[in-house]
Amino acid sequence: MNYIRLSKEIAYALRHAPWKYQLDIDEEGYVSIEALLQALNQTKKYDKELVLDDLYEVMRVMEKRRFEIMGNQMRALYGHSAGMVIKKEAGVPPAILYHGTTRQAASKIMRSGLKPMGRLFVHLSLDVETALKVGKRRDEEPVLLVVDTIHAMQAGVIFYKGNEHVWLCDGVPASCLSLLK
Ligand code: HQG
Repeated sequence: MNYIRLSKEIAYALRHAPWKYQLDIDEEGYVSIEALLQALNQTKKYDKELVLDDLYEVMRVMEKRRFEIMGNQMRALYGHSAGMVIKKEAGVPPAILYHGTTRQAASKIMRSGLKPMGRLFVHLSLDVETALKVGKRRDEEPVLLVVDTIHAMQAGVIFYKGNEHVWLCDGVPASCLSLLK
């Protein structure tokens, strides 16, 4: 079973296009596991019939905690597209978070602040190592930005926890950002 491929398809369905899978997504981002399995099985892309254990196996083998199962529902914890309607509970992040980005984007961000771009939220990393991995997806020599979350909260930014390594927010003003030395 190709769990990476399955993980990518679940991420696509839960983060970006639940309607393409006839999934009703609730305001916390949950869909019915039964409906999800049915939709995935209908694609006939997988060499066997997918069952609940396959969803748990995806979560077990993936390095990142992208999804959450609660009762008979499953959701993506972060990564949603702009335009999705997902409510998150506000939380208090550590005083410092990080954001890994490309050299090209970094200079724009230092002028105009962090924006969600194509996603519903800006994604921030708990530690330098995570931010480095995020940045390396698009630039072999990424730039790491330091986010002063206390200053940001004073400026009205609301933070939401994605998972143990990922925090979310609507945006970060440039005045709350600095380059990691
Ligand atoms: C940049 C992955 C110009 C921003 C990762 C980023 C993460 C700006 C890009 C998660 C900007 C958006 C999200 C501005 C932000 N001007 N560029 N004002 N503000 N940007 O992919 O944070 O593997 O939407 O720096 O690990 O890279 O999918 O966001 O480079 O956790 O689970 O615009 O996706 O997780 O890119 O990544 P993205 P991201 P998964």
